[in-house]
Amino acid sequence: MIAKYRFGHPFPTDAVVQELPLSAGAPACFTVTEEEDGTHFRYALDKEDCVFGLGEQARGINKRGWIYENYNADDPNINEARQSLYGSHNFLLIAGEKPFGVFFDSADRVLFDIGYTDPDELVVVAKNVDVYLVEGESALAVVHAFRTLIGQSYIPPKWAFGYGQSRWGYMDEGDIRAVFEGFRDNDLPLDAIYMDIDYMLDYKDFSVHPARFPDLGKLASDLKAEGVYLVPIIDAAVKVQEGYSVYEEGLANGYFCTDSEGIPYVVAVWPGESMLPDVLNPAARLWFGSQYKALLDQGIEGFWNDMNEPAIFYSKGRLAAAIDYVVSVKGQNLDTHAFNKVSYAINSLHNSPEDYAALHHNVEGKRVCHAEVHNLYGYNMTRGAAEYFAEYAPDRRYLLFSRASYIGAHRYGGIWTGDNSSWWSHLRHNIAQMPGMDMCGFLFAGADIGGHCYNTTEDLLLRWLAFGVFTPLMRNHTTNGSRDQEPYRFKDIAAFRSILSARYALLPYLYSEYVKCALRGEMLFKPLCFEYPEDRRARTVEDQLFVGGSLMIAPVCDQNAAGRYVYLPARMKLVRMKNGRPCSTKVLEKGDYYIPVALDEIVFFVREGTVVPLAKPAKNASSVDFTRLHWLKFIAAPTAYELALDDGFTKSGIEKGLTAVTVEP
Ligand code: MIG
Repeated sequence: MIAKYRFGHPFPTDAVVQELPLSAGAPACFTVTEEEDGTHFRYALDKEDCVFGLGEQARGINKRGWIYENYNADDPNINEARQSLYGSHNFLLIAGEKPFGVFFDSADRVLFDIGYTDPDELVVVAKNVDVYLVEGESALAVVHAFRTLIGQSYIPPKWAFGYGQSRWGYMDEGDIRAVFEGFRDNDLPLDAIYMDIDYMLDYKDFSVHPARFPDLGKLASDLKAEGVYLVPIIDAAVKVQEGYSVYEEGLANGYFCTDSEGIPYVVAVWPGESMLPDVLNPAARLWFGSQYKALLDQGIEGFWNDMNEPAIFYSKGRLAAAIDYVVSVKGQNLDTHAFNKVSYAINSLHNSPEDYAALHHNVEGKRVCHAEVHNLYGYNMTRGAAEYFAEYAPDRRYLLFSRASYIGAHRYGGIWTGDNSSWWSHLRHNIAQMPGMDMCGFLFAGADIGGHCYNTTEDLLLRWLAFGVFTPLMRNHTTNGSRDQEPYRFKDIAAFRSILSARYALLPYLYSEYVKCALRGEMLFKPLCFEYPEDRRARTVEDQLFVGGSLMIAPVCDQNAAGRYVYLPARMKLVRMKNGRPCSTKVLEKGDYYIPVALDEIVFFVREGTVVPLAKPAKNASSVDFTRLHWLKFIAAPTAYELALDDGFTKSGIEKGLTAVTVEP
């Protein structure tokens, strides 16, 4: 049962795919008041209630005890103080006596005070919002109903489930080929190499630097012959430069965001002065999407969309004013206060709310202020690309994921969680983010494994990869100038080989579970209490997850730890894997255990009554043989398992590929 209520005049977000009648009044469980900053929705929390959701947001799985503000933010300083990250996913699941979900569908900012001001009260503040109240018999049933409301999650090609290597700083074809050789020569599996902004000429979208990449098409096809795909980045902003066709076409057609008078608004990002494609205008959105053709035509089949909050280093107008101010105090003896004003004049240019307020979209001939629809920008950039791919090759699946997002974008692509850091706490945060993103439809998701900012360590990377083995997007990425982070740069390459092999051995399971969860609106990563709602202890576990129907994982997230304590909410079979092969199993009763885990081991737990298909490890996803399987079993009777045996790249093959097999005990 889903009821829909409307407050104010919401801008259409296309987050929801079901038409529902509007209910009168307000949802009964909330006290609703109109206040100056918006509509306030108050809910009295029981001491026992857990609050889940909010997608990729900060802090733990249970969101209770903090205040969040969903307003897409380009800011790499991710820490516990943060209230906004790159994506805005306004769905909450209140798991009390009777669980229910609530979705605040607004393109504008939404505040969630989840027991921060008053530990026993949830307060949501929104303007111009459709509120969907979602009922169900259990937490999983509520999520399922919500996911039916928002439509089917994106399914990438199978190769996108392989391991991807990335870094900001691969400068040219030589660097890319060296990465491929590093993996090949060290017998490490690989499916994708990512290209960051340096492949472009002057950071111009859809251009390729002619000296650094003299023949991108050949590079792409050489690598594809080895089973490795190139995945270039696309940034939101388009460089202002005469003679650059993307700029000229966009300008001629009125496809860029403007000021309130309709004059194109000049911002600056990597390419210097730039304009932002008006992706809320359907014609402009599809036009920008059609620009991907330049790279598709060269054999590129995957993209990551960046800087689409949108990130703005400065706007032309505000920079000029700031410089005027700085010049005006030239020669003066500045006290602290006066100096701070100088410093602020420059430092406040970045992602300024004033620019978001000045920017406008053209939606069906009406000028719409960006600040009020801010959270839809990255979503629609990604949607434009996906809509164009469907024209370019209607039945083909492409890899596509975005940094900024809003619910609805999950139908068009995946997300990565942006610029985390090489910290153990961010591995822990990555674990907590997965179920939140799943609830909101973003099944194809992952973090920068090893950490983006700062320098990683061998053990952090190994432990993070051991968790990343289970995340649909498994990409190692780091920032410009950080320590080398490719597995073959470290001492114990055999340990990396062992961990990466597990991904490929588990691929029949991980891919089959993904496809089923996407088609059926289910969660891939589940907090323990979603499966064991009566188990009060399970509600407090923040660092273990169920992955699909058969497995529980308990990643090690502390430096120098030789293992960890694990809570088993039921009898399970512990499995140790090395080099992609199970090397020991042991049945454990419900309870607490200290489980040693070596750096080169994958440890997981198989639920009673289930099976896990394992393949022979391979050098890439396309070479994994899904038909010759070894079954891990914890069953007493014949058990059915549905494998996804599709071709891995067509859309039409997905459902037909689902094949039930019966596994004997
Ligand atoms: O201003 O393209 O989150 O993954 O390496 C930074 C360079 C721009 C931010 C992305 C990151 C990427 C980086 N980008």
